[in-house]
Amino acid sequence: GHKSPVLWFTGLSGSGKSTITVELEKALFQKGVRTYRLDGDNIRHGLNNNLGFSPDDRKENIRRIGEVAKLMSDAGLLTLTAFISPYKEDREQVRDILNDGNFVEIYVKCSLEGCEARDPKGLYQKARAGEIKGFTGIDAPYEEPSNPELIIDTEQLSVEEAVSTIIHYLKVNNHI
Ligand code: GGZ
Repeated sequence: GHKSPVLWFTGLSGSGKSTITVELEKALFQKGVRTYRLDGDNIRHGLNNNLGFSPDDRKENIRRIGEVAKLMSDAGLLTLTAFISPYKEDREQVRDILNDGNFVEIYVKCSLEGCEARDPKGLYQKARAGEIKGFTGIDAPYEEPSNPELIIDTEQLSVEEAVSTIIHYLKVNNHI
């Protein structure tokens, strides 16, 4: 039967993952596509509330989210995830957990300078001041995807353009 895709958004804090997934979910709802969105609010505050931001905890965070995304996909929901997921190996592990063809890796690309200029929660400022240790992009790594299904450059595209680019990709590839 038709397998539901997992749209796996990865990118720096402030790159636009949450904004895009929220708006994309609305657009999909309008088209009658049933979705579920996993983000920090429903995962890091619940299932993963025993995990922090060490490399091991991030790895476990992503592993569990991959397993939950698989369940959501099995239940027939197009699943959107919005986590930094900084390690290539961890994202590839999720790709293996899911069927490769169901895993759509979307790199939400924004330069560190761009993300820092936005700094919607003031976290980069805190990280620069040494008040947050191990912040992605400052003193913790972000490994760019080398072969994502889609790159969304949020320094070039508006939110609406990002959403229509993704919808177009999903149609062309028979995901919706
Ligand atoms: C990165 C952190 C950190 C550290 C707290 N590094 O902008 P936000 O606030 O809303 O998004 C960031 C979020 C990242 O959680 P993820 O579950 O997506 O990370 S990972 O995939 O790496 O497990 C940020 C906040 O949590 N935050 N401390 N040290 N982001």
